[in-house]
Amino acid sequence: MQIELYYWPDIQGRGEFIRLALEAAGVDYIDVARGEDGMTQLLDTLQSTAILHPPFAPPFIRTGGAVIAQVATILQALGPRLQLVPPDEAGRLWVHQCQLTIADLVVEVHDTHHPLGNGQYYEDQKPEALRRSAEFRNERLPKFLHYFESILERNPDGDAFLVGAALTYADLSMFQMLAGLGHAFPKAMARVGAEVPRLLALQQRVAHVPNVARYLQSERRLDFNNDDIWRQYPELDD
Ligand SMILES: N[C@@H](CCC(=O)N[C@@H](CS)C(=O)NCC(=O)O)C(=O)O
Repeated sequence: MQIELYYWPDIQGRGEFIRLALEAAGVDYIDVARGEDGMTQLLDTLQSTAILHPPFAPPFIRTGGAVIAQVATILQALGPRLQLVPPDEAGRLWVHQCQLTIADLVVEVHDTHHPLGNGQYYEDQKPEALRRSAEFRNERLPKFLHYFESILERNPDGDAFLVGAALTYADLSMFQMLAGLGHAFPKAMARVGAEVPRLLALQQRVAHVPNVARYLQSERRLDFNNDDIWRQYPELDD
C-alpha cells in the first residue's frame, strides 16, 4: 500500500516527525510536495471538497484511500504497520500519550518566536517573543525535559527507550525535538541538557539507528532554517 506524505517542501517542520518514522522503518513513500508540481497537489488536496475527512493543515498522508492528518494521529495509524509501537494496547496508548505531550511542546517552541500569532512577522512581535522565550527557557523547557527524563528513568524495561524495550515513533519524535531545541536554544540546552543525561543518550541512540543515520546523511534531510518551528534567533536564547 503506497504512502503519500504531504508537507511544506522547504522546512522540516511537523512533517519531519512523519518522515523520520517512514525513514526509520525503511518503507517507500512519496514526499508529494517535493516532487514536480508538488505544491499544486498539496494545495489541491488541502482544498478538495471530495475528501470526507479533510485535513485542517499539513502534514497529512494519503494511503489506501484514506486521508489522515494530525501528526499524532498519523503516527498512531502508521505505528503498527511501521513496527514502531509495542504489541500491547496499553503500550500503544502510552506511546500516543507521549506523542501528544511532544506535540504540546512543539506549540510552545513555535510560540517563542510567534507569541502573538502567525499573522504577524517575528520582527513585529519581538518584545513579546523576548518575554515568552525567557519563560520558555527558564520554566517550560526544564519542565518538559525533566518530565521525559523521568519517563526514561521509570520505564520498567530500562532507560534505552521511552516505552518498552524497543524503538517507537515517540523516540524518533523526541530525537527530532532535541535536535531542534539544540539548534534553536543552544545555550539553554547546554544548561538543561546537563540535567537530562538519559534523554541526550536517547538522542544519540536514535541518531545511530542505521536507517535514521542514513537518512540524516541524505539530501532528503533538510537543514533547519528560520521558516521552521525551531529557529535560530540568538536573542531568544539569552
Ligand atoms: N496539530 C497539528 C498542527 C498542524 C499545523 O499547525 N501545521 C502547520 C505547519 S507545521 C500549518 O501548515 N498550519 C497552517 C494553519 O494552521 O493554518 C498537527 O500536529 O499536525
